[in-house]
Amino acid sequence: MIKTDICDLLRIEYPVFQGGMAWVANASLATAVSEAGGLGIIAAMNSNGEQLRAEIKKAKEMTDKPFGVNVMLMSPYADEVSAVIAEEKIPVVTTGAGNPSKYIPLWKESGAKIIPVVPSTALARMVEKRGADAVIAEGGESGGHVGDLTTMALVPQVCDAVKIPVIAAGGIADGRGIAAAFMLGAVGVQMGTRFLVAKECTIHQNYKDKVLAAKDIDTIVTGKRLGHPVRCLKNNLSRSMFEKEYDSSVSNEELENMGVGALRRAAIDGDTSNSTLMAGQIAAMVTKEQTCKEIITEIMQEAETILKGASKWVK
Ligand code: TUI
Repeated sequence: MIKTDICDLLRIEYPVFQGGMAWVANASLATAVSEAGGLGIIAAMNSNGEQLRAEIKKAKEMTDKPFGVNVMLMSPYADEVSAVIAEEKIPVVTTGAGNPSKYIPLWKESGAKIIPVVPSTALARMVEKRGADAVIAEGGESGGHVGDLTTMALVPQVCDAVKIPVIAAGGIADGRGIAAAFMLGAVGVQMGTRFLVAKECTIHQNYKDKVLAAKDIDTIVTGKRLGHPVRCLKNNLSRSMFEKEYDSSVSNEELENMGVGALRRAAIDGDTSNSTLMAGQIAAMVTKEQTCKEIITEIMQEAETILKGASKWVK
């Protein structure tokens, strides 16, 4: 049985977070992960305050276990969803795509544990100083909005930079990834892509089928020129965006507009061509649909076996 400090801090059984994926991480997925002993996280990204409150209410009816909410800081609703998180006394808040410092006092007051995603040691140090309880060091292997560093390079550097616990994310989909993350100094992991195909994940089956069929080199990063790079599966839209990014006759506004509504078209409508199918570089390792319980049990068992045998190379 693997237990780390983060399990005690958050009152969870396994040190496994489910990423707060926009248009994906709803009450169904988050409560299934929490019921399985991990930390389920609802994405506030695509919701205004009242829509988020409704999703939280649904989740509270589905589980008594702790679950978190993720705030995408570029969202136009970041202020109102942050207030709802405090009002609803959500026990864990994660943030992404920006610096959450201005919300930290509000969430502290409501009793939440605050765990920002950081792409650099500088932001890790800053949020620690402002009162973050832990950080998620997310490497650019992940799906969605990505930073520059890889998980292998980022995690140990963030572990050296701060005293608070570090959760590793990006490129982790099985027990090997968990064991590796622990070796780098992390006390837990966050996974997104593996949970995309969970039975309790309500995204369109077409999206799941694309993840299940993906090969190692099937993801691409678009949006670098716009300042918010996004990793997703290669398809008509992402290939076209990638080409246009290097075409100076295409304006930023035009590029930006190509992405509008594209994640919704993937997750809800099942459009796999003119859409953004966010997924990480380990999509090819995700080959079967399982319940969240099966996923968590399997990966923790794998990690334990690896960690117990790890000394076999040391003479
Ligand atoms: O946030 C994510 N992943 C996401 S958010 C998202 S929604 C979206 N849709 C369309 C375009 C853009 C986004 C999809 N996937 N992951 C966490 C994450 N945060 N990765 C990297 C960062 C990050 C980057 C810069 C965090 C902080 C940061 O700080 C810059 C600063 O202000 O210091």
